[in-house]
Amino acid sequence: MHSLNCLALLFSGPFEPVNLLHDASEFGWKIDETITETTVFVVILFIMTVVWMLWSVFMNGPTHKAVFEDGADFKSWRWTALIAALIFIVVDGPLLVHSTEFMWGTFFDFKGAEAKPGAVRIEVNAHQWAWNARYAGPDGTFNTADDIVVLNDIVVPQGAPVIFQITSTDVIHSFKIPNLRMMVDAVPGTVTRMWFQAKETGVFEIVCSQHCGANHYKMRGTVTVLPKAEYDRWAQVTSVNATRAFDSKDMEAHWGWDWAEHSRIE
Ligand SMILES: [Cu+2]
Repeated sequence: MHSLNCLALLFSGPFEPVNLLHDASEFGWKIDETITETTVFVVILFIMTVVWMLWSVFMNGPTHKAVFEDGADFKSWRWTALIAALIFIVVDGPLLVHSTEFMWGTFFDFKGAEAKPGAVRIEVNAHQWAWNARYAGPDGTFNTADDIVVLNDIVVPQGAPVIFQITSTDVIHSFKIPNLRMMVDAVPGTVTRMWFQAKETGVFEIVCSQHCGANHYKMRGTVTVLPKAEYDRWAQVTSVNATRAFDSKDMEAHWGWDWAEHSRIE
């Protein structure tokens, strides 16, 4: 990987691919590295193709006698298969291995993330055109009086996994936090999941990345990453306020679900 990253330096900053926002997450480098690796391979293949084409142009001048080939003979098949196999082994093979390792080892490891101390669980309900988010509160159970419910303004602690379960009440949206290198679609009738761990504090933008209607462009929010102690204080105060404001008859406000062990609501 080291040589690949050195090559990437030629056309981007160290480990930060061109045009990507600053990476504020613990594991975002795995996404960036996959993008860098893909870009390096694409550039190498592009240069090889251009050199090959230029070579054909300059070596085959007016004096060269053209030979017709329909490409159906064994020799052509053999060359095609060989080049395809080479590209698969050299380019797709490592990409497949690395990305699979990153996905199953980190990004799909919800059990591991939830087991870590201080992990925060958040339910997100997307709708035209805003993000509602619900925290279970001190009792650890969703849809009770002490739940914290926020609109477009999610607060999380630094250095702990934050696990989201996401759904939508109307159309398909996509919950994306570019600085934290995470995105997942919000699909009506289904609960999708994603998690990240912020390595630094700050305010980062949430955007909807599926065109979801006339005001899609307005569907933005923020994730504020606070130091752990500050987050705990915020959660405590906000939950007390939420408990006071709780109205058991306001059915529209009770949209939460039991935290799902798997990704679908039955
Ligand atoms: Cu949307």
